[in-house]
Amino acid sequence: MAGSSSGRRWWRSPAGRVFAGVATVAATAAVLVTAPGADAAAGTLGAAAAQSGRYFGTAIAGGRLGDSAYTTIAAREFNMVTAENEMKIDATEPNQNQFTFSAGDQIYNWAVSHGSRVRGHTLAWHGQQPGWMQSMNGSTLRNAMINHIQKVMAHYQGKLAYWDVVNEAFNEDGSRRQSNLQGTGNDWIEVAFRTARAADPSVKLCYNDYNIDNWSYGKTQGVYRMIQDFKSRGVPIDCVGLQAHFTGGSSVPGNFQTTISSFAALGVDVALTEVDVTNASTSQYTALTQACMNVARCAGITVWGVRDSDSWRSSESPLLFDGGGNKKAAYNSVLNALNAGGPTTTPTTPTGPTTTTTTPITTPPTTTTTPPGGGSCTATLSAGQSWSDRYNLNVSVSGSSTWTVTMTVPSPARISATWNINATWPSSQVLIAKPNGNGDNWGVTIMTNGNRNWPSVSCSAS
Ligand code: 9MR
Repeated sequence: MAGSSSGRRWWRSPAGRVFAGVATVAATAAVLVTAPGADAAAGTLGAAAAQSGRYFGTAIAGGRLGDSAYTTIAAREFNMVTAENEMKIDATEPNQNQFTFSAGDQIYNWAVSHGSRVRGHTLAWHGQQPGWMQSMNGSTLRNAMINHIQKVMAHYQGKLAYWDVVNEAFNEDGSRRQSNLQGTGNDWIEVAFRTARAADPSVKLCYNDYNIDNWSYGKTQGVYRMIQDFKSRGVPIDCVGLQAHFTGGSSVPGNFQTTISSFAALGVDVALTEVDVTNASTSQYTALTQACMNVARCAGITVWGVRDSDSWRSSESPLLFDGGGNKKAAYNSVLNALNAGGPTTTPTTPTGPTTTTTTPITTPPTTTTTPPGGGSCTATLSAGQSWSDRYNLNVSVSGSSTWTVTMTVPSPARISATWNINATWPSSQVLIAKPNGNGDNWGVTIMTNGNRNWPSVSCSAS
């Protein structure tokens, strides 16, 4: 066990203890690490991608969640979900400053209940703006954009792995696309990202676009220069999404991996966010998957729909399952490429606790005072599901019903999602959780980034 620091002790070993703050903290069970063996070929896309710490996702359409053939495939194969339309501006703010999250929440809830993480899509875009926003300009629009980002991100605070903060803001030649948002001033994109970071420091912030796959293309270079500029000036940006729609006449360029590695070299994660390929060419699906696998910071791949019949371009049959839900040849191409791994991936070596610990022993800090009203609370942790790159912790709070739990994960781990709490974020490593009116059992997903040591937790009551 590590020593105390500032009155706070950290989980460092199976026998370690956590105690901090003003009330009792109990921790039971440790994170069970299940790293697949190097030779084990996984049988689903999500599991195959997870072997190298990546994810494999799909767009989900809320209207199809009642179709059991659809949900069966989606739940089995994918571990990242993007709402195809339900978190867009017209869906979440149909009237100015009136927010509706029912459709987005339905997809979020479906995803997390099936062990999937969620990508938010999208906060600032010239497309799918509600009518009231389409007719706005100038400072009124700028303020409306900021308000939209703040309110939507507050709703999903602590729940999402990524947000596409800005979508499709460039022309094919690498200049900025003219739009009402661009008309508010060239700094609108960085304002969107700064607003987003302040609204939820727990989520990775992405720029997302199409036709930025070919390294020598003007649009690719324009986006690259923007991210390079943001990085040099400290504008917060964590990731770039290459939509990778290889449909409608485009195909995987020969320099695709160069594009991915060049973006990654700027210090951002790269993801393929909306993949589809005309007639699901096996060679192109193999090539794009291998390109991602070959770049350490290519975090994952999302296909833009489950079955061909679910695709926005269904006439091109561009997905991995046919309309009857059968795996296509391209499915096997992708699965094999994921299972083959890439030269830059390294096997996960579990470093964290692998056994069970029980009762906390430590005495409360001598500075502890009983809060007014005399309440106290106990937060009990138990291990949830574990993957090669992340794990879930379940938290159960007893005692006072007006608890506040503070959880600190050891850097570079970060909390990437929570459920069933009101969360605030002093930083991406620190979570302050309060009841959301729906009971005292809640949870977190923690991205290890190589560190599987336990978080520290404290519970205080008022
Ligand atoms: O797949 C989406 C389709 O259902 C919508 O009608 C369309 C409207 O803009 O948006 C589609 O998704 C787009 C995504 O949000 C951004 N990149 C391009 C995608 C395909 O058009």
